[in-house]
Amino acid sequence: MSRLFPEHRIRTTCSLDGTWQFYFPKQGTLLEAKDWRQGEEHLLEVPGVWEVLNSRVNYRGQAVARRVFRTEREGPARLVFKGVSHTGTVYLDGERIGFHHNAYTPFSLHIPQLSAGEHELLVHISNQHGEISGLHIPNDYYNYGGINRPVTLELPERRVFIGQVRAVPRFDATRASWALDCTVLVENLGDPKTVELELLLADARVVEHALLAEHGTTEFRCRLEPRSVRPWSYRDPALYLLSATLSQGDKAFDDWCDRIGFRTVSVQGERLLVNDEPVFLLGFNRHEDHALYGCALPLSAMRKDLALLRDLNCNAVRTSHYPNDERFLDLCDQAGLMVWEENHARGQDLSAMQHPRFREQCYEVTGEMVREHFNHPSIVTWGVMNECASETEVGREMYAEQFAFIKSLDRSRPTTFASCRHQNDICQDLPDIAGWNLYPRWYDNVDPLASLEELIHRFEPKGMARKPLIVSETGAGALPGYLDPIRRAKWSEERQADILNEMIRAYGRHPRLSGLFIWQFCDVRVDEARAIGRPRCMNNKGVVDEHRRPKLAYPLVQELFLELQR
Ligand code: ADA
Repeated sequence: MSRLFPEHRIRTTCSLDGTWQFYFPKQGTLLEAKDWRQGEEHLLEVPGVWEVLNSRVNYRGQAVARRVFRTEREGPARLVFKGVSHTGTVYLDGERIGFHHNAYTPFSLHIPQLSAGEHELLVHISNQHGEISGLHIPNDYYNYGGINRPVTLELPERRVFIGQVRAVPRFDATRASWALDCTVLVENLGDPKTVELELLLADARVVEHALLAEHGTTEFRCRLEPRSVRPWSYRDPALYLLSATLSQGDKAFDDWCDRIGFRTVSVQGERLLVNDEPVFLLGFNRHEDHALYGCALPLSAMRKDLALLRDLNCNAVRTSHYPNDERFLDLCDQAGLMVWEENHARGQDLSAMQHPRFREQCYEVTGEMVREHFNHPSIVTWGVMNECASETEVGREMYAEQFAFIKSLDRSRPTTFASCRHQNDICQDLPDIAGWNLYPRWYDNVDPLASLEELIHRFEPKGMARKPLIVSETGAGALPGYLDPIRRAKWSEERQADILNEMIRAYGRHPRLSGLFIWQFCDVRVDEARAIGRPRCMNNKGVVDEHRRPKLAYPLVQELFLELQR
């Protein structure tokens, strides 16, 4: 299942997760989809990555994934891939039906008519760097290869089905009641027709009679006004099921469900407000990475991460540096963890931002993130382009474009980005929330408060004044098991604990701040090109290692975060 609850009760869905055949080139790194028979065969799990195979631990190249499935009845179909890492071309029964770039966002493909019987699905996958990708570059995390998130085949009953419902909760203070503004997208693959659309949430119901344009998407807007719902908050994360159903005559033929939380997010001067109350985001940056599974964590491992974040007394998590598996977002919705979700671009300097595909791919990933994750109450801010060239005019233009694009899709959440261009940033006026990555005592032996004061002094006059400010990263590395009783050695667990102690005390209650995210939750594999300064070829700044074994800093962070939450 690609979510933690059934998304459809009427529409037939079949999971295509499980064991797939993977074919790798016998020599070199190239293999055309049509030549899969000439490849070396391995069996691999989906979701999964090929780095789990002993022979492919360091493989950067192409592969063809193959799966044969059966359908019992003829009709329209939709294939939903939640993530292919990182570029995939999809073929059904020998015909190319789609292409997608970026490991961390979903895509779906409409098949107007799928016959009953057996079908062959081939996905030609590449995790190569270079011309193909402006986003997946050798980086301080690892670009794995495979089908890293769930795959589902949906079989709508008719050539008309619900594409999505996007819902924005609104609070009416005069009536002290909540409403839900819904935008429903209905896809029609055939002639114009009239359908009935019903939306339900708790005791609220609306019904619309809708004329669908031929061969296209029709958008409906309506408002649901439930009589009494509990707001969603990190202390009480109440969730409600929203369902949409399409009927003709008396026959319901398609449906769609999602979970909704009633909360508002706003910015008022220097404060970030959730349900009109100031919040301080306290948590970790988390990469989707695990020693056993690469970036394709099974649900059980995600649950464990979530449980550890709760145990560490976090109220927030930053999905550094890409949109997360929706099951993890579902867990955050359930647990009341507030999420800074960000698009996928990390550390691109000016020349990397000028990669011929960067701009277009950045638009794609931002659009997919906002559209697909729109309804998650846990997401309280959209971030873009961590540590990109915000000191340049080209960078400024792209940050401005990205924020404008997000606002065109979602005005209900503030925007942000994490900068490291300390002296020279020229973008602090652009986001709603300012974010800074600060590593005092680790990269530079400077005082944490002095670093922050300097930023405030420098950037308040340059657009950062009167907006919330978050320390989006701070941290220190520790090699698991490397101990130094006199607590001085860099890379020792003691030194990491001491640095984190100082950072949390400096930033955790700072009156100018609205949040603090420790870098980082777990140790992660990095690209070999980044291995200098990264012992074990890992970014070792986790408070748990890549197997989730705690380091010495763990109980300390736990205790300090608990004090701050009181
Ligand atoms: C940056 C970056 C992270 C990570 C971190 C570090 O701020 O955003 O991805 O690389 O530094 O460990 O140095």
